[in-house]
Amino acid sequence: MRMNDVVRHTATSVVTIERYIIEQEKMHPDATGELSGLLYDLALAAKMIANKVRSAGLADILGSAENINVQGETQQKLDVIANEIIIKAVDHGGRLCALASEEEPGIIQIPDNFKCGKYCLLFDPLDGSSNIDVNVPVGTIFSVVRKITRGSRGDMEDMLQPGRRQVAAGYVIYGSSTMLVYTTGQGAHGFTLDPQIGEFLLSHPNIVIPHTGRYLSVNDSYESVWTEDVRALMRRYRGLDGERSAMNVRYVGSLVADFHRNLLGGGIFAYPPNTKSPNGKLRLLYEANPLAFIVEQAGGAATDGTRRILDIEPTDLHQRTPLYIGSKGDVDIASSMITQSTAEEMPLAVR
Ligand code: FDP
Repeated sequence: MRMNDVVRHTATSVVTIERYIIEQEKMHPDATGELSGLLYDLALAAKMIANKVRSAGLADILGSAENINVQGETQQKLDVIANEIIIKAVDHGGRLCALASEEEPGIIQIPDNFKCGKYCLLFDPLDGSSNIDVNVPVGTIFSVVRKITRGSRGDMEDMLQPGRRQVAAGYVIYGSSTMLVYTTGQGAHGFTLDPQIGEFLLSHPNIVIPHTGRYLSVNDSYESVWTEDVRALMRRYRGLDGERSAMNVRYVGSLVADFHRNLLGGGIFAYPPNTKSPNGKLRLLYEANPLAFIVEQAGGAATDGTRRILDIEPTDLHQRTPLYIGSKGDVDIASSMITQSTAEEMPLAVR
C-alpha cells in the first residue's frame, strides 16, 4: 500500500476498527485484550460525542455552563457532556485504575463497585471547545499509560509518566466527517465513522507524514510577545530570511483540526512560549504527549524547542508546554533555532 492510501471497502466487506484492533493484538501473543477493550470503549464514547456535537445546535445545548474549569477557562456545556461520556464509557470495564481529564482538577478514581485494571487514561474530552459556537471542528485527545505503582488504585506517580511510556494514544476529530486516529506503537491508523452503519471503518492505514510540508499553523497575533528566537523561526518558515521558500499559513485555532491537516498534508503546528505565557498554552499530558506519540509513529517529530516532547518528565497533571509538532524536517528547524523552551530557562525580563 502506498503512503496515506485510502482503503476501499466494498458493499459486502468492510474493515471496522474492532477487526483492525483484534488483528493488531494478534501480533502480541501475550496480550490480554484489555487495551483492545479500552480502545473499543473509547470508540463508543467518540460515537456518542460525535452525535452530541452534530446535534448541538438542534438540541440547544450550546453555550457556556456555569463552571469554570481548572485552567480558568469557561467550560462549554459540551465539554461537560463529553467529559462525562468518556468517564462512563471506560470506568466499569476493569481495564483502568484511574483517569485524569483536562476538565477536572485531580485524579478521577474508579468507583468502588468496579474492578480496577492495569492502565491509566488521560484525556482532553473536547479540545478546541471555544470554537463550538461557530461550528468549527473540535476533537477528543487521549493517552494511555501502564500503571507502575503497587496497589489496585492509580495515583499521581502513575499519571506523571513521560510520554515515551505511552502504550496507546489517539484523537477524534468531529469535522465534516468524524475520524479516529490511534497508535499502539505500530504505526498511526485512521478510521472514518460511517454514519449509516455507525462504525469506524479503516480509511487511513499506516499514516506517513511528509518529511517537510506546506502548512504553518501558528497564532501570530502573539508576535509582539514572542521572544527573538521564535520571531526568527517564524520569519524562516515564512521565507522572509531567504533560507527557504514560504510556507502556507493555516490556523483553525482548534488543535486537533490543525494537527490532523498537517499530519495528512505535511507541515508544522507551533504554539511557542511567549512573555505572557512562558510555557505556552497546551497541556503536556492531555495534548502534547498523545499527539507527539502519533506524529512520531507517522514519521514526524515533536519538540518543546529544546527537548523531545516524549522525553519531558511531567511534574504536574495540568502542566503546559511549548509545542512544535509535525513534519520532521520542519520541526528540526525549530529545534535548531529555539534557544529557550521553559519558564525556568527564560530570562527574567520575559517571564
Ligand atoms: P481551546 O482554547 O478552544 O480549547 O488547547 C486549547 C486550544 O483551544 C487548542 O485547541 C487550540 O489550538 C488553542 O487552544 C488555540 O489557542 P489560541 O486562541 O491562543 O491560539
